[in-house]
Amino acid sequence: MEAIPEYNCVLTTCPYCGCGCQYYLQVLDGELIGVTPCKTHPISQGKLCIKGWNSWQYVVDQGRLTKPLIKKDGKFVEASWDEALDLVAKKLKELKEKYGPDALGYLSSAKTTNEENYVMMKFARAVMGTNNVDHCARLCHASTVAGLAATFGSGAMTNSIPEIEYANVILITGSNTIEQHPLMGKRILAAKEKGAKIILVDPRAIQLSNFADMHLRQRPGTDVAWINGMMNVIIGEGLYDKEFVENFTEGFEELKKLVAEYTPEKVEKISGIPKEQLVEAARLYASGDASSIVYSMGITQHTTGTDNVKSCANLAMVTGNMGKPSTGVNPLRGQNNVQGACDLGALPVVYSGYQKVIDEAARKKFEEAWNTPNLPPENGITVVEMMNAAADGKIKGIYIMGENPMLSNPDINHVRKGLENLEFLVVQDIFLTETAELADVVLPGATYAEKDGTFTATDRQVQRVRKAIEPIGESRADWEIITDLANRMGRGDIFPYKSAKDIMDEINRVTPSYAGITYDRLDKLGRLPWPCPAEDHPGTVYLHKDGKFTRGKGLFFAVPFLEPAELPDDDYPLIMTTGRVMFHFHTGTMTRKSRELNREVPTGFVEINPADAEARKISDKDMVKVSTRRGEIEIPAMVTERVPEGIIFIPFHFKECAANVLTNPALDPVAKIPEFKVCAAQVKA
Ligand SMILES: Nc1nc2c(c(=O)[nH]1)N[C@H]1C(S)=C(S)[C@@H](COP(=O)(O)OP(=O)(O)OC[C@H]3O[C@@H](n4cnc5c(=O)[nH]c(N)nc54)[C@H](O)[C@@H]3O)O[C@H]1N2
Ligand SMILES: Nc1nc2c(c(=O)[nH]1)N[C@H]1C(S)=C(S)[C@@H](COP(=O)(O)OP(=O)(O)OC[C@H]3O[C@@H](n4cnc5c(=O)[nH]c(N)nc54)[C@H](O)[C@@H]3O)O[C@H]1N2
Ligand code: SF4
Ligand SMILES: [Mo]
Repeated sequence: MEAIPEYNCVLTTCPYCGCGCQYYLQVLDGELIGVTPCKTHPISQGKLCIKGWNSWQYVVDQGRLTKPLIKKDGKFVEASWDEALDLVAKKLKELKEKYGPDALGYLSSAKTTNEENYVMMKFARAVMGTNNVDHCARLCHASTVAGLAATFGSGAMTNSIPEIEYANVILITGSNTIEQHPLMGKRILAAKEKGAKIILVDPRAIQLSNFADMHLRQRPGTDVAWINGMMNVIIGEGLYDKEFVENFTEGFEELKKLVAEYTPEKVEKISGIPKEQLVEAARLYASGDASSIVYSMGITQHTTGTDNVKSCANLAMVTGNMGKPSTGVNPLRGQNNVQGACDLGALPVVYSGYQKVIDEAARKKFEEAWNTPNLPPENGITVVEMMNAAADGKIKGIYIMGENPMLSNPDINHVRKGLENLEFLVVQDIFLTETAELADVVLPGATYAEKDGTFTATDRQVQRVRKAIEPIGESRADWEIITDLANRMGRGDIFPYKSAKDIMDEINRVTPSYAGITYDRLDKLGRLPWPCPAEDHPGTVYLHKDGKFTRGKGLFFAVPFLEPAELPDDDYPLIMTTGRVMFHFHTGTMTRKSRELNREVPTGFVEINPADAEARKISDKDMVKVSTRRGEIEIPAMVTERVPEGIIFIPFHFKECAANVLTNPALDPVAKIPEFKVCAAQVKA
């Protein structure tokens, strides 16, 4: 008799965006065949976006890395795990001895689990003796972490996704929510149906423009000016929340003095937003009992990113829209687990739970927990600084897990120089990426479908990732690879892990905000939002309840407007901004493996306004040359009113017309985030 096929459904978390949808992976006789949404999940509610539906395809793609590779005479040769890991261990030891621990850098990954990020940062610190560990949050929400920690005392989204449905005014800026956080976008539309007013502030026309009650279109890089302008109106007209300001904040007088300068007339000159629109938007935002601010990369990816974030915080506090349901400042974290990668200390300045490496008590605690005396006491360096240090010969070796800087970092010609200058580069990925091509050793990681762990969504909700199939080929879970390597380097004593749960048990012990988030509870409850300090604690849905800010009082910063690092001139008369499209994710390694997603958007394009196109004799779909001070690319033109005159937009997903050949690596001085959202460019037919 023929055997009955074995069918399984495994509940897990989507590996794309930070919304944190959960769904079932469908497995037939050990093979992954699709996904089914989960009706009872509070975010998914039985729905998924198109990336979610197709998120299993890259897992089974023929191009997956299945064996370790070692470069010999410029060519990759397949190797055994023993051979590859022994070589990595030997080279890391050699470089550390020859040049010191800080000549090495480690990139962790917001694609991998909390457990894997914890193990990676522990490896860098306890085994390799350096705080040079960072990840893509640096390119993303580093300014959020810095800005909100300074104003509120905690650098995370203040409220949760489901709450947004009950806000009565929603101010969205620098977030293309429907395309980039679709299931959050759905909640915004649900709020609209319940009567909420939507204010969109975005230079481009995006899908939300069709639903917004007001759409203010600022010149890119002028966010501090228009936010100060809104506060000018709100304070000037007495629409601010005096009681909240008096009881729960400090620094108001300085703020008031500064924003007095930002009259609607002045703001119109800086930002191009008509003054009547600014006044109306300010009154509307101040009128809600529950007004919520939603922002993302349009706010953070600037040399003034931290200032922009502080400005959003000022606006929410001035109107008392903090510490209550459906209010707050809500940075939408991008990657499936970028919140978790930060929480677990894959940052050069903190251990897990934001415990600072420069704080002696915190350091002592980890020295004891990790049985490692003399943990490094100084802050490490960040992603872009690491690439610069590599080009300057100060960093000699880099270990990259699950990042693709050869497409995602600014000024990739310079990144290439840095990576090629290294004595040793290890890349641990699921595909042979543009970055992996440059490596000396490539290690095949297993995807989310092939391992256990947890991801933390944008609203701080920790959820399980569950193994549905065996790792493809000889690929191994990232935590297993690093654990094995630590063992080979003689630190098996502190890397005793046999399962992802073993790692979470340790995280619970050393990380106060995750102390009560155990696998047992997650299996019962489905999700838990941090801070969750004990096993009998229900977790924290929204932060700073009743005006009790994590830092004590909320702190206003009087932030003057500063121009972006590079402005248009005669040679480069256009402002270029970059970002994303709905159907692709980042460097395309995963989404470009899907036929359905490629069919929607097969390659890159530059959005250019009809007036700018006509002046250059460019028609829709023509191949054009876009150049900046960093380089030049050829790319199809999309002639469209989506961008105003003088502004062009390029999505950064496509290696054949890579936006990051062009972008400016200038950094925010505090958060060290690069200015992906503004530089000067020229387009030629
Ligand atoms: N489909 C898809 N979804 C994703 C991702 C993906 O690659 N693809 N990536 C994920 C990640 S990691 C992230 S961080 C998020 C990012 O999500 P978003 O931040 O929503 O995406 P972006 O396209 O980078 O930019 C957002 C908006 O900023 C606007 N903008 C440009 N310049 C300025 C400016 O100077 N000021 C303001 N206020 N706005 C400006 C753009 O017009 C755009 O509408 O998306 C996540 N979700
Ligand atoms: N011009 C421009 N550039 C930008 C941005 C922009 O708006 N404009 N946005 C920036 C932002 S917000 C971000 S977050 C960054 C993202 O930058 P990156 O993180 O460098 O980009 P990804 O393509 O997400 O890289 C993730 C890598 O992890 C691999 N991977 C997936 N799952 C696993 C796994 O389980 N294990 C391992 N080992 N590997 C895995 C994927 O194949 C991929 O190569 O890009 C930044 N770059
Ligand atoms: S909204 Fe985000 S988490 Fe949900 S299915 Fe789409 S990509 Fe996945
Ligand atoms: Mo991001």
